[in-house]
Amino acid sequence: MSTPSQPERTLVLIKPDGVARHLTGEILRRIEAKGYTIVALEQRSADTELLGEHYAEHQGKPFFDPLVDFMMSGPVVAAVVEGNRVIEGFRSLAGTTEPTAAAPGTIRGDLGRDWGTTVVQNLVHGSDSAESAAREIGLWFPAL
Ligand code: RTP
Ligand code: MG
Repeated sequence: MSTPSQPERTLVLIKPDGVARHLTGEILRRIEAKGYTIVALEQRSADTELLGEHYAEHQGKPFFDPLVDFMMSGPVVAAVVEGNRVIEGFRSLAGTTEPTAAAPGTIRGDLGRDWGTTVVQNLVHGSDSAESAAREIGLWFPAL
């Protein structure tokens, strides 16, 4: 199937579980092996203000507070990744939200599992739409 060129950028986060398990290189390797370009990369600690904005759609849900605590449990690696249809493409690379159900071959399916924690620990985040990507890149990389 031929699709028109659709260059895009997405925000990828390697969550604290991925950094703590020393999977940063493996995850970035998969992104680059797929042919996407990393245009910005930074390891940093997130605070409640940034995470409240990043996860604004989930405010009020039962997993919101545990999610924010989890995301502050250690450093995260934030990246802006570029390529044709990369928003959908990275979500495919990542696999479905729950690592137990994620397909083998995906980041979550190959490298993640259920650890019995209150919130699902699933290694990575990827923007879910062009609007989310623009908003999230603005939050994490305001200078871009
Ligand atoms: P993400 O936003 O992090 O890329 O993940 P996603 O789209 O696959 O999942 P989403 O529904 O946006 O949820 C955001 C993150 O919240 C945690 N979560 N835990 N019931 C639970 O324990 C639960 N539900 C969601 C996960 O870390 C999920 O990735
Ligand atoms: Mg999401």
